[in-house]
Amino acid sequence: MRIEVIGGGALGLLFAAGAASAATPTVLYTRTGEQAAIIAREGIEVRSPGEAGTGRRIRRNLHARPIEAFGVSGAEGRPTDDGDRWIVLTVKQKDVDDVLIATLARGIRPGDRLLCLQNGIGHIERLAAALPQADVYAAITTEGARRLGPDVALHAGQGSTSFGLPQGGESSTPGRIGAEKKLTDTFAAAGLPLSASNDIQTAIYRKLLMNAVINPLTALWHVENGALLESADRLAAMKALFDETVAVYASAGVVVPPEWWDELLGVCRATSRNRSSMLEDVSHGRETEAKWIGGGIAALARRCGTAAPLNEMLLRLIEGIRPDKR
Ligand code: KPL
Repeated sequence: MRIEVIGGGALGLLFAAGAASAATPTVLYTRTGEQAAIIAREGIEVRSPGEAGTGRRIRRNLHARPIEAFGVSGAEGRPTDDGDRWIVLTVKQKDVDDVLIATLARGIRPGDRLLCLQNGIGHIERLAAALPQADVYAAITTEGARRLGPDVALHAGQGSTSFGLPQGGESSTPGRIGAEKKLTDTFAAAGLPLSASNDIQTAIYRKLLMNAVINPLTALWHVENGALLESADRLAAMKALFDETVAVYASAGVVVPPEWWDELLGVCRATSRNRSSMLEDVSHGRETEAKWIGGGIAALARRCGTAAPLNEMLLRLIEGIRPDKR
């Protein structure tokens, strides 16, 4: 088996270093040739958190190439004996664009398996349609990572990742179970637990609901996740957004267990000192994932003949504070 990771952000560095540490042939594709050259020379350093730099630092050597080289076999690109190839797509949802999909389509081989680590909804369907010869897996991860440099990632929070085919296990391709096991064994050896799921859709909708409530409110109010629990007004706004999203899910046939509200509050408590990814994006003037989170819920509502006015409004407010808004 070989693993090819696409994306040189925090998760890309973490997963590529993890695969390489398990002695699996690994290639990392990055957006820029400069980053690929640094990693090809220096490897990737993964740091664990510790007081004033006392955390562990581990450097891993692996092949790194710019994304245009994806699918072009180099010396390290030869298939291994069993020919299995997992492509781990770690770029943000907003970067799963036509150019990236065309690059993937050029390099993909029949039987390849693509593991997609994006937030939001809509991208899996686009990828599956463009890459019919591959199995396209959705993945939900709670690993916390921050990029500290082109070749350095901080593994800030130990989490886990579940993955599965959106249509469940039915559309089995030959060797699917064995390939999934090799993938989970590889990453388990690297301290990145993965588990295969036959109901990844539920995990996707659960995560989407958490992100739809926490991310835009923390980004608009400029607060850490825990601060959402600090006043009755903030809790009321969360509940209204939660209820609207649950109603959209119901019209799409997605059943939300009542405990998801308590789980949402639990996520705020467990990540109370975190700045949500949307707050980070807004603070750095970057494009956010709002289009695929609140926008994804609004689009789902339209497809089901209903509306999601709160999600729509928050999407407009978030997009309105983007300094680079075109
Ligand atoms: O996933 C997250 C994000 O920030 O995108 C949460 C769960 C809200 C943690 O910050």
